[in-house]
Amino acid sequence: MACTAALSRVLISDSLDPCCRQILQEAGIAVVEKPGLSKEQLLAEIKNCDGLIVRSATKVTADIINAAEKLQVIGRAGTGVDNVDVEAATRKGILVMNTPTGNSLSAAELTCGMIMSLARQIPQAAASMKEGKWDRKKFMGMELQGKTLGILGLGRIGREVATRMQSFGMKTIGYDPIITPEESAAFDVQQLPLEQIWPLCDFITVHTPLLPSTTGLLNDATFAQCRRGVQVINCARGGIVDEGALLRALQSGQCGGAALDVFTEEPPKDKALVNHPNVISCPHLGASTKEAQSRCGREIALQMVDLAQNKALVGIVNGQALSSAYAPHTKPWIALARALGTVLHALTQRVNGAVQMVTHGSTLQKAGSYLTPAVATGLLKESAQKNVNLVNSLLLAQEAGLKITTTHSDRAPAGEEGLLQLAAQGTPTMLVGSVQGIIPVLHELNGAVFKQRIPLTGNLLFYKSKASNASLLTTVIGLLGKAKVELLSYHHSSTLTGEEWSVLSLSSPLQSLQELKQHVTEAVQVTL
Ligand code: 9EZ
Repeated sequence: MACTAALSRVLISDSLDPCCRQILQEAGIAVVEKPGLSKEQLLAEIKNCDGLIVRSATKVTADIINAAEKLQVIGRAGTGVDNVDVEAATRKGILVMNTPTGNSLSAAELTCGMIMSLARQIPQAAASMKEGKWDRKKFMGMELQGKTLGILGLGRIGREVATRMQSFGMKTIGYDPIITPEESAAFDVQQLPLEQIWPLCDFITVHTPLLPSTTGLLNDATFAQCRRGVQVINCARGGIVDEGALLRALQSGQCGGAALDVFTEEPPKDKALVNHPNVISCPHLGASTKEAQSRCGREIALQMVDLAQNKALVGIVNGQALSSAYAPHTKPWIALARALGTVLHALTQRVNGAVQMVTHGSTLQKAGSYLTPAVATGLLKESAQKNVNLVNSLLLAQEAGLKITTTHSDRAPAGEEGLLQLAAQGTPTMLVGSVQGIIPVLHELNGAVFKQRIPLTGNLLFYKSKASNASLLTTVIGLLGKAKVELLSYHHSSTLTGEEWSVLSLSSPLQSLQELKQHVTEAVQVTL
């Protein structure tokens, strides 16, 4: 599983800052640095690598991912994962990570440069000089002092733009659905509803991810609500400003100028925008600084070293459950969920159908989101699926027709921090467990209660008997002796209610349960 295995060999397939290689090597990881491989070369090279680091040039397609036999993690040195097939990676249980903040300052500075360039038409004036002209009438500009800048998206980049442009005397207003007005007030951005923002702005800059809700955020309808001559900057993602609407607004004069670093299609085939006299543009240079590149190279290397050393998990794109698995207090609960899933599968021998999980106790109030993938991991572990882990278990469970539902009750029994209950719908199989210290333990099996809780680790043999008696135990011990298997511990359920179960911890699994099954009603074993 990605959270426990060592990374011995990492391929860097793009040109990255040398510090990336250095950090990995200093941590004892072998690094192969081969920028500019052909697809065939990459297919061959990826076979025996545990990790892959890319920037933007390498296209990590499903073909590449499926050719990788040992790959556990793909790291992108940069923001976003546009050049990685995340779905294909997830299916294979491969973790995908990026460095979401390494480029922020460079992106913010480019944006500020664009605003100044628009205000004074510096690129156009510079081009006319190179043509041998001295045109002083054509390039009458405007001051930024006192102008209003609308900032859509107030994450790290948006707020760095705000504070920088405030030093030019710009008024900064903006909108972000996630950032509170109190937070944005701390960096002097007044938040307003979008419909109030449009008519107030001299400049509008976008700093959002590309999502269905942000695609075409600036469109014909929103341009129509803007001040005539509004100037627009997109150094975020191609498509946030609708390219057709922008061209129409430029042609009508509703938009007075636009600065574009990003395009829907890169490089853009349609040159209408780039060639418009009031458009200035760059070939996606937001992250193209020495500093951003070395920061991203360093960050992705450090993130991979932390992963390899099991220290931390940051920058994860496709494994929320795995991130939770690194928190000390959630780790044993994840182990419990996985163990209960494994035992439930052993007892029911099926992977499809419905499984109900109930969490008890306020400490598990929000635990459903990371315990469900852990339960799925346990349930699918022994099935045909190879390499089931917290990255792919929900996807694989869904495809196997396994549905895990969760409910929560804030009440936990006295003396328990929390309790996890798992039941397979349509069967009597029901398990209850909890965590003692950091050890996952079993409390109950089909109503049979274990007063002394059973640590869910190692090789466990479960069997149901009509009545417990000394002679059955003697028989079992005889079987174990013959198989040269040591008995490490023995637990028997209290005889008050329900079924009667024995649980034995063994030094190694029994090769066959054939003989044992002649003496008991039901017998299964698991290795946890
Ligand atoms: C949407 C957004 C900002 C925005 C920013 C982020 C999910 N999301 N949406 C519309 N992070 C401004 C306008």
